[in-house]
Amino acid sequence: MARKLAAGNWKMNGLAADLAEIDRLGAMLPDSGCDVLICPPATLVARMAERAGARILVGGQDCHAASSGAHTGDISAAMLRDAGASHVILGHSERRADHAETDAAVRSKALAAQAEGLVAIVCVGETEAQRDAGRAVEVIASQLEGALPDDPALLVIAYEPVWAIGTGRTPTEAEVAQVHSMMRATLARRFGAAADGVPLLYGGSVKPANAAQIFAIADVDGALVGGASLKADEFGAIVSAL
Ligand code: G2H
Repeated sequence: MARKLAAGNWKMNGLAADLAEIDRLGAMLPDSGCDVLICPPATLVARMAERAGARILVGGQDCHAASSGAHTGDISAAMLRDAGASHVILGHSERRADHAETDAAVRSKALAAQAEGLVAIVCVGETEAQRDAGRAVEVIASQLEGALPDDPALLVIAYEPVWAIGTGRTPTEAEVAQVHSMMRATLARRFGAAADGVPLLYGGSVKPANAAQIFAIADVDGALVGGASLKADEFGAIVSAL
């Protein structure tokens, strides 16, 4: 696993015809430099993994904490791995809001993912009200405390301020640097030297126009990109900036 990672989160977007974007993205990527990951909806994971080639990794957007059983509509980490996924996004703020996912639930899912050999991308981030109240760092530290799984070798953290997601707004460079520095220190206390290898992503309205500025911030190792990951030319430009 490279420390630098450009990850695309297609959210609930994408039909079979959109897999052509992967062909276009593959054709424009440099051979090395960073890991490139696309997390399509579950319906496309297997087809994307078959089509993506070695340069593009494929991931899921959620998994259940159990390995199998009576959980209608859910998918397990083993199913994602079987479909060709290497990563899974967990605890995205949209999952936390839409499905009442707690930090404890996110940790259970991350443990299940890592037990199947998947890289768990654990998402954290404060709401606008929490930032306005001066509680951003405290909230994110608490989320990490509750959600971190046990294996730093199969771990990515994504800092996504809820108020920056899909809004076109981004935190200042100083605000991102403060959070990422705290996250690195928290990981070091938990995992020791192994924390150095954990990629720390920023997510929330990352675009080609602001990617280089964000990637220049200390302790930012890449991005989790939503809207701008849907089109190969935009996501390719973000990868090039990393
Ligand atoms: C944050 C991000 C991707 P967007 O959710 O996870 O989405 O880049 O559209 O703000």
